[in-house]
Amino acid sequence: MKTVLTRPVAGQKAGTSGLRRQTRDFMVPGFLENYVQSILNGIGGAAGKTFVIGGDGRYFNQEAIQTILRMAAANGAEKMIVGQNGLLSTPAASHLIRLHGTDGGFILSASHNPGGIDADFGLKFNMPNGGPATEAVTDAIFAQTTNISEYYIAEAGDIDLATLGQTSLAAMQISVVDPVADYVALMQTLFDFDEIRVLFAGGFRMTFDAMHAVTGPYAKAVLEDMLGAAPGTVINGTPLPDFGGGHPDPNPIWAHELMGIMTGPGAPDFGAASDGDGDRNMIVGRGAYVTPSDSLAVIAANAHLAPAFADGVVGVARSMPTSGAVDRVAAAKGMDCFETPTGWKFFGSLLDAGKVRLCGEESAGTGADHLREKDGLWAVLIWLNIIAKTGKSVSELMTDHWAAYGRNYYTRHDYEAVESATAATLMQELEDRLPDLAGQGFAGLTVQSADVFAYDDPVDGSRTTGQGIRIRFDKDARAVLRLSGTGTKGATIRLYLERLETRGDKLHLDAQTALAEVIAATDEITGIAARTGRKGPDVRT
Ligand code: G16
Repeated sequence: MKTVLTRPVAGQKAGTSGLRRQTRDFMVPGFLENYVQSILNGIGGAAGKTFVIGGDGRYFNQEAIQTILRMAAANGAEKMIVGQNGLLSTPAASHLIRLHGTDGGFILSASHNPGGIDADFGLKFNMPNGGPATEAVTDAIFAQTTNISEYYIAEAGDIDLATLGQTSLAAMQISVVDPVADYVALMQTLFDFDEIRVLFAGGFRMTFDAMHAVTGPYAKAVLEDMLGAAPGTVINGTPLPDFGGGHPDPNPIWAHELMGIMTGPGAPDFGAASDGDGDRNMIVGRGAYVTPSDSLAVIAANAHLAPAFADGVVGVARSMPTSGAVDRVAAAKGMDCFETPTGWKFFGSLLDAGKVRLCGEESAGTGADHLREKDGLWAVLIWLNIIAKTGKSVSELMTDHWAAYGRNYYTRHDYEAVESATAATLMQELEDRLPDLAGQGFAGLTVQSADVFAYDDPVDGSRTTGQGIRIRFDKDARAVLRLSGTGTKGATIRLYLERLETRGDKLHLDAQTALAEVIAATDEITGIAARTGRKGPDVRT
């Protein structure tokens, strides 16, 4: 074992989902090591512990895993469970952590951010419950990064990650496991695979875009091999270190290949995509894109059709910027409904306490109590289960849903790579003006209330403040502003715009048109385009 003395590094603060930086930063000698040692110190050491480790296959994935294995051994870990070839989707890693009752896990991914030596890399630590590190743990890890002075690393060669089975590194056991098998077995317990098989056997066609990221092997195993979807259903199914040069973010902008298929001639019945590490999802019918907020609401309304929810859904949760569509389902069906800060970790205590069974976020994350991360393929399977049971198309499901519950028109406008100081000043100045906004009129709307969201966890009593600015207007409209916690360049300002529509003849408008008033009012209040020097948002979803 080698002890390496290191100069204290500038503190590295993890964002909404672990630490994300440019790949070359992670490759600077000592950077990864300092951060990993900070994690191990921050969780109270590794001695005698077992961890899961795997990543989304992006550039530097295997090298980083080899380093972490050597460091875990030098820090006295007892066992590491590694996905074959270093691959594990985030949901599969979460499941393995829970299945084996381990002390947590390391997931190497920058999620939906591009991969490659000139792109992004990331590392997150997940807790023994399978969920992202809590605020208390990320704070402890951050504290370590500010004063770390040495790290421990075993002097050993690389481990063969291609061969399944048991091996060891110094005194530490290593188990190289099939990354797909346990996850697929779990899915079979949740959904009616027989009904979905009948659906595909009847000629139902779908396209799943794995975006050259980690979900390819999972989607092929489940959709093509087990459920009988036609060969070729999964496109871009081989994980590549640079995701084929693409941006593995499942939204209509980045998944444009799939959108082209779904709106083109001969479009299949159903389309879906997943992101770099397989926790995000996009759902699209023939010519019918489903927003993540609507997807959560439709799932909540129809969950009882899947065996996993045959006993009902006691409660649901959504992040604050996610639309209120699911709230309306919860109110109608007598489910509890919780509004949490952005970040899957905030769902963890609610799920652990059995207060909710379904959760979702506007950022393309949907999931349930079967594990403690959002789960892209799970979302696809529950949609397939609902379609198989109802016999309805995606657009019929949406039309019926809006007729029953109203439609929460929704859009997110992103201003990307804004200079950090400009973004911080804009947010602070707006925050300072919030008390004066109530009662004022902007572009035909009147502000009813404006505040900064704070959350009191109903289970552990912890309070989280500063979670985004909320502006509530009349006419059931709302705007939310927050700074992204997952970007790797400058700051990204997110603007979330929403309005409820219940008039039957107004349920099928284009979202940007339906939201024109809210967009104009918010621009008038914030002056965001002018202040960031843009003509408009960089991305509208
Ligand atoms: C991560 C978290 C999500 C969260 C999202 C927000 O997603 O896991 O729970 O909703 O960040 O992103 P931002 O702060 O940029 O709005 P992922 O898929 O990147 O891990």
